[in-house]
Amino acid sequence: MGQMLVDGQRIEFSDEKNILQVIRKAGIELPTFCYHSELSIYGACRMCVVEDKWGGISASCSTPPKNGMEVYTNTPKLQKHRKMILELLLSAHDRDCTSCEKNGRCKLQELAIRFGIKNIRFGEREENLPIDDSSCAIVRNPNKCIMCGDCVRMCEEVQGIGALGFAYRGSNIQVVPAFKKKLKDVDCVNCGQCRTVCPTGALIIRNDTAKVWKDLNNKKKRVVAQIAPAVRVSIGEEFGMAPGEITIGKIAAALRKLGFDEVYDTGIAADLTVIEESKEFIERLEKGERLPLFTSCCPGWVRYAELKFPELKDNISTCRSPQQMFGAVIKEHYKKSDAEDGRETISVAIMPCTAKKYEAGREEYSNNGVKDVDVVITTQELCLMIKQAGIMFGRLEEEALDMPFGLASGAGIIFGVSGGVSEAVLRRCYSQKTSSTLKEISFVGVRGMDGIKETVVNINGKEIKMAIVSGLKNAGELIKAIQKGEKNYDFVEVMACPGGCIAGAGQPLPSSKSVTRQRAGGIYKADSSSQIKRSEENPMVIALYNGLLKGKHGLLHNHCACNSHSN
Ligand code: HC0
Ligand code: SF4
Repeated sequence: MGQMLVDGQRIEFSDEKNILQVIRKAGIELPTFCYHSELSIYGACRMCVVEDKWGGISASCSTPPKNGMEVYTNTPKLQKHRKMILELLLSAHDRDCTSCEKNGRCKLQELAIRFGIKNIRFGEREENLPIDDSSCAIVRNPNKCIMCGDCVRMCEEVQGIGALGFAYRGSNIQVVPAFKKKLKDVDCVNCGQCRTVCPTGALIIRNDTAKVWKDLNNKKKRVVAQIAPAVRVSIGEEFGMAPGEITIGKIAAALRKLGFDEVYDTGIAADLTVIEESKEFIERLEKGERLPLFTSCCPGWVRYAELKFPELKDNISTCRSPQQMFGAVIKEHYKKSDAEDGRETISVAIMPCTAKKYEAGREEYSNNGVKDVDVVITTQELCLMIKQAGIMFGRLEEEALDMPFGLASGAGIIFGVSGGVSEAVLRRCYSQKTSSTLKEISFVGVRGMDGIKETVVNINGKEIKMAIVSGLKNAGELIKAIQKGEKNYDFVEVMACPGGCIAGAGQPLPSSKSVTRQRAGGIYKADSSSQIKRSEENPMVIALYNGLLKGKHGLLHNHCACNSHSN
C-alpha cells in the first residue's frame, strides 16, 4: 500500500502494477494505443507519458508506482509530445477514413480529434503496401498499421500461436505474418483475437454481407438463417442496449425484414451435439480408450490442435460443430422441396466468431461443391446489414423463431459461454434428472471466466475428471501437462476465445472489461427462463431422431475410426 500525487490529487495504490492504473483510478483517461491489461507491457506508443516534478517524462504503463511519487498528466510539454506522436502516426497512415471499416471506432481517429490535430506538419506516406486478403476470416491492411504490436502480443501471449511478428528495421518496420508470408499460409487459426485489440483498420473481419444480399434478392433462393447462442446477448450493444440483454426475438424480426425465408436457432444443433458427444464420451469411458475426449465445436481450437498437436486427432470428438450439424441437417431437410419447387436453399450462419467462416469452407463440409453452410456472417456484419436496411433494431417487436428448428433447450444455449458444453453434457450424463441436480451441476466449477477450470464430478458412481479451457495458450499448456503425465482428465472442453464464444472476435467490440461477464449473465438468464433445460428433452430434437436423422447419424459426425455413427 502506498500513496502518490496525480495532478495534485492524493491517490492510494496497493496492487496496481504501473502508474497508468493508478492514474485511471484517479478518474483520468490517459490515451494509449499499446496498453492492454491482459497483455505484456510494450511501452512503444508513448502516448501515456507523464511528467514528474523535475520535468522528466516517462511512459506511465511501464513505470511502477512508488510511495510519494508526484506526476502530472496534462502539462503543455505532454500536450506537445502527444500531438507530435499523433502527427507522425497520421503522416505514415493511410487516411481514407471515410471508406474505412473502422471509421468512427478508430483509436487513432478518436485521439486525433481529442487532441485537435488539424494540420500534419510531416510529409505524406509514399508507397502503398499490398493488402493481404488471403485469409477467409481477417483482412490485413498494413497501410493502416501503427506498429503498436497489440496484435503480435495477443497472438503470441493469449493464443500461443505467434502467427504475426515484426519485420524490417527503422522506418521500414512492419507487422507481418511469420516469414513474411500471406496470412492464409501461416499457422493462423482465424480466431480473430488480433483484430479485437487492433486500434485502427489494419486488421478487420472479412465482410461477406454482399453474398448474403445477393441471395436475399434472388427469388430462386430460399435463404435460411441459423443464429448462434452468443449473438443474442451481444447484438443489442450495437444499438444502445445493455450487454447481456437477450434479443433473440428482435433478431428474428430483423432477419425477416431483411428478407430471410426461415429463421432458426443453432442451439438446436448444440442439443444434437450434447446427445452425440455424451454418447461418444460414455462409450470411450466404458472402453477406457481415446481419453481425454476433447470437444470439437470450436474451429479455432480444432485448427490449433491440427497444427500444434496432430497426435491428438483421435482424442478430439468426432461430432461436427453445431454450426456444421445444422448446415448438414438443413440441406437434407430442404432437399426434396428444393427439387419440387425449383429453389435452392442457401444456409447462412450468424456467428460471434471469425473462425466459423473458415470452418464452413473446410473440404469435409461440402458435397459435390455444395456447402452445408454457404455463408457465415459475424454479429458485426449482421449489425451492418440491419443498419444498411435502416431497421431500427431497438424498436422491433419481438418475433418467434420458425419451426421445426427454432427451439433450443437451455443446455444448447449455454454453449455460448466457456464451460457451457461441459455443463450441458453433465446434464445429459447424470441419471438423476431433478431440478436440484441442475443446480448442483452449475456449482461444480464449470462456470466462471477463469482460463482453466478443473473439476471432478461423480457420474452415476464413477469419478470423472474434467477441464475447461479458454484461450489457446492455456489449451497448449494444459495439453503439455497431460502429455507429461502431470495432469489427467477424462473430458476437456476447449474454446479458443477467452471466456468462450460470447467474446468471439465477430462480436461488437466490448466497451469495457465487464462486458464479457454481462454477456455470460445473459446466456445463463436465457437458460434459467427456458422451459426445457436438457437437450434430450427438446421435442424438436426427439422428432429429428425419429424422422430426418433415422439412418443418417453420419450427418452429425466427421469421419472416425469407430464407424458406429452410420445409424
Ligand atoms: Fe459458438 Fe457453437 S457455441 S461454437 O461459441 O459448440 O461461434 O455462440 O454457435 O457451432 O451452438 C460460436 C456461439 C456457436 C457452434 C453452438 C458450439
Ligand atoms: Fe493470431 Fe488468431 Fe490473429 Fe490468426 S486470427 S493472427 S491466430 S490472433
